[in-house]
Amino acid sequence: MQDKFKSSTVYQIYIKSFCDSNGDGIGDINGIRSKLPYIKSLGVKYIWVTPLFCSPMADNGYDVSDYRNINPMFGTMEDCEKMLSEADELGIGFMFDMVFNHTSDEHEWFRKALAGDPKYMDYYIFRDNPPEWSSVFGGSAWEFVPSLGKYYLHLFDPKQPDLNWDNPAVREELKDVVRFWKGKGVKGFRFDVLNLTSKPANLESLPSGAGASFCKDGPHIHEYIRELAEDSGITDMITVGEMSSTTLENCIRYSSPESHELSMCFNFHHLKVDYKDGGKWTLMPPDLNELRRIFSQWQEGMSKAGSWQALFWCNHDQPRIVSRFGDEGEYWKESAKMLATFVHLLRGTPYIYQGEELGMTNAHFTDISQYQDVESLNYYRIMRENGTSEADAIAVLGAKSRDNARTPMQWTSGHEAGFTAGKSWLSVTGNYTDINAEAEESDPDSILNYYRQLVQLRKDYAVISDGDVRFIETGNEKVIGYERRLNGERLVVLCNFSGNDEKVTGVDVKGKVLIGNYSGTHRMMKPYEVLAILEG
Ligand code: TEU
Ligand code: CA
Repeated sequence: MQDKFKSSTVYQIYIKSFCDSNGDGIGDINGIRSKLPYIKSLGVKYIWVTPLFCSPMADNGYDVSDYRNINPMFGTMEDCEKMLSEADELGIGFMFDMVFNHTSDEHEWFRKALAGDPKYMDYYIFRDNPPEWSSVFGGSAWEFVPSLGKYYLHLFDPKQPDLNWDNPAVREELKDVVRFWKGKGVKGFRFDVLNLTSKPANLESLPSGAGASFCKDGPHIHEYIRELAEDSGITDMITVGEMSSTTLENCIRYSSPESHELSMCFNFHHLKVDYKDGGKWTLMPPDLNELRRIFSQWQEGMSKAGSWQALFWCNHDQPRIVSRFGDEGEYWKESAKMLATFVHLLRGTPYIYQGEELGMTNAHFTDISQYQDVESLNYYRIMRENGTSEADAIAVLGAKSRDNARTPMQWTSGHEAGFTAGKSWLSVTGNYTDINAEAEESDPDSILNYYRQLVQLRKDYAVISDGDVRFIETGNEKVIGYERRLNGERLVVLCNFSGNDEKVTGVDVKGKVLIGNYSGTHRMMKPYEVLAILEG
């Protein structure tokens, strides 16, 4: 089963910001269809598209009001079917994004629950005296419903009530949704915050704190995931679970071929190395020792167990990686290529988030009115209420907001970066005149063409798709190195995460350079240099 995705790369589309076909300023299905040849040219095998189902869009589609219909803002079911079959003809499979931890409060199940229908009240989590839990987006995780005299749980926004997975009827409904899309020709699934779905027993007796932290990897989670995968017939498809604050032991089990749960997991520990004291709304340079420690622990641990990781730096919730761990200035191109190489040559399935292959940067918004994301707007308010200055709050959002990832895809240097003929729903990033697909297409040395090489290398070299992995000592904390081994072959990858020349000691390697961003040697590495050397 792992052969399906071992040599494959996945491309992630955030539909609202990818390509607008009708000038209303919002990306859509026909926009995606028009860009399928571009995606094909990257060499990827799968596209994960963020939710395109009916939704009031309180969280841009992660609040689903109807799992079986297309949001009219994005197109029609007919458009969707065409998109699926056109991709199929190009040898690309779509992975749909199943948001099953919660629905929208506008979903008919929740409307019936609010009306007091006991069947549907049991689809959600209502309590009389809930513990004081905070939600991921700020504020309480419990909303009071006066007409019922009860509170309902929402780990995210109040418009995203959590489903009660302990109710077998809920699990049956969700399996039916999976079967529905499988029947339409969808080739795989991404499951949103899947490991938050099995809630702890005796909720009311738990202490106060962050709601999500009490719900991760809950008591029945493995059983529920296995049941979902087996009963909906997707154990041989590509599936990825988004796992919130999980552990290595749990992810080994989620993605082990023997457990019939998932193909692979997203985990986020490596994207918290720039969180001061674990807090997102802080500013701190990345801790490279911690980054190395986390990757070696997870890569080596998953490898030994025969389980599988989703490899990524970017998605629609994360700031742009070149702005975050790289350099937007002098070493923009070098650092984007180094960061790309680091994840693409690891053991697992790499994900490219739209625009990452162009080296797209953070948004650099200067005013709160430019932000749209519910989480960003909430935390701006919270920071201001806590006495953070306007300038400091804008600086934190500038580094941490999810909108950094959501600015329109930069296709050309023309009107609205070629994203729309109208006015984009979210401002285009100012550097689109330099950073865009059209410009990079014609430059053989571009970040875009470099990503194409990385995708191809995974197909060409079994040591990349299949080899073991081990992190190696480089004698320099700024240079992270690892080796991959398979059948007597050895691939050594060295990545300089600093903007200075860095010396490497103790690495003995002779062979051909498979890919790199300078024509350097491995003993003295240039700023953000990466080198991958194949021996044997
Ligand atoms: O995200 C889950 C999640 O917990 C984070 O990635 C979150 O967005 C971040 O930590 C906030 O600081 C998923 C989706 O990817 C995200 O877009 C949704 O908003 C969220 O679930 C709720 O469905
Ligand atoms: Ca549109």
